[in-house]
Amino acid sequence: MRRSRAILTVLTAGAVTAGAVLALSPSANAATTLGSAAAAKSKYFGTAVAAYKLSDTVYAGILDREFTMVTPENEMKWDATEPSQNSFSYSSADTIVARAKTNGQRVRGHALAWHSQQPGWASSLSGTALRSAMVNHVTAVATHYKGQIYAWDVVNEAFADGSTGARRDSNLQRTGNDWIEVAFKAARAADPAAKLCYNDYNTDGVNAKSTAVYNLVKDFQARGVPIDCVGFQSHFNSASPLPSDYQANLQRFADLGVEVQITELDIAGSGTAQADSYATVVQACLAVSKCAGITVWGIRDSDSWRASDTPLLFDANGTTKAAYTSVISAFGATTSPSSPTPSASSSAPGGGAAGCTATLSTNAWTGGFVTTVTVKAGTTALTGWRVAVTLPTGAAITNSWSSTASGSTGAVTFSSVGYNGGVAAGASTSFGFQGTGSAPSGTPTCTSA
Ligand code: 9MR
Repeated sequence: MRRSRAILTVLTAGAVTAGAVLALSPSANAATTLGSAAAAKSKYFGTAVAAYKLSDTVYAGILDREFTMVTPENEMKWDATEPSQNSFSYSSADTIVARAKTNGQRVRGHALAWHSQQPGWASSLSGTALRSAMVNHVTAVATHYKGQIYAWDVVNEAFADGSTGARRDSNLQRTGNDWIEVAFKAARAADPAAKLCYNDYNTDGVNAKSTAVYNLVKDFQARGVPIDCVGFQSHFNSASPLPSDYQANLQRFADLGVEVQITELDIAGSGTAQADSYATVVQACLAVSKCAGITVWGIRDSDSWRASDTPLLFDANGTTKAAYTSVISAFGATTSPSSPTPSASSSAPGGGAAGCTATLSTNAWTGGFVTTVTVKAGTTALTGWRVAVTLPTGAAITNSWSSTASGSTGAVTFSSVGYNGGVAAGASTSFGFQGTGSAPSGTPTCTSA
């Protein structure tokens, strides 16, 4: 799926205080997100997504606002999709794919053939029985998602760690050294439009393992075996730090003509050191034109497979970290102001108004939109708020989060919910909604309630 999406930003403000006239400052017209900052440089910015977390409104709100690519974290793996031989189970992965489509996000498929997370029946197979089961699996899953996947991790983690450059021993490897190319050919036959990637960890710098992958790519190209991309997982911590030759390694693969993708980025740490490492990764991708984008392996630190390393861009509350700001700046963007800057024409005492203002930020595409609304308290703390939005004719809200909507068409009022009604003076909170048709573009009124 190579769908291009127009990103449209709409910024409006409403003030409740009579006589307080707010004008927009021209600089306040961009709601920057990870996705928009990357898109401005023709890159995607993705995250791993867990289906069972989609009902968490904070999680879903960040997902919809910030990311342009999603990777099901576990839902497309062999154990999830074929729990019994030749009996397929796609519901969790389908949920993620359908939701991504609704939100204009693309999908990386992960992973078709891997030594790990195999269902019990497959892990106990060997020889030709395992080889046929693997081909059947790759064919069935890639066919099910045909046309909906930007890139597949066809084979994951097939090389050994260390200095040998050898294949990893596994039941799949023991079916014959050609198992990788057989998997790639089966994936190509099933979904010719998907890019086909080899994905691994500890291949992020120039080393024996990454050189073995490099040689595999060259060999496939020489023999006409399909391969379009290489994924660099990029799980970094003190035992496995961001290598100094990261960019050079990405570039040597790009020079072979394959796309490179940063597929599972997370960096243990905190504060400036973590923020600087994230910036270095972004700069490396920007410097390599064939680097298509970056996927982080989860949204909040608490969502990470290594939660105690606090390796992601949002803290457990869903608040942006220094690393988030660093990523945005490394893409050459600036973080959005949390609300429009009032002009000098504001008549409220002290240069600010009581009540609240509402700022809309919309990502729209043909037939749909996602809008995030920032509610900012004026000079007085809020204990609750209401925001009135007028939808264009034909538009309908299909989903909203962190607020209660009065309806789905026409004039809709969004009311605060228990956990976000209290907003300190000058502070902000947010909610969002998605819909079909054209995005709202009027001036929402925010009322203290
Ligand atoms: O993040 C995934 C975690 O929820 C699973 O328990 C784990 C099981 O193997 O897999 C994690 O994701 C891995 C990914 O699929 C491949 N590269 C390494 C990732 C972290 O272990």
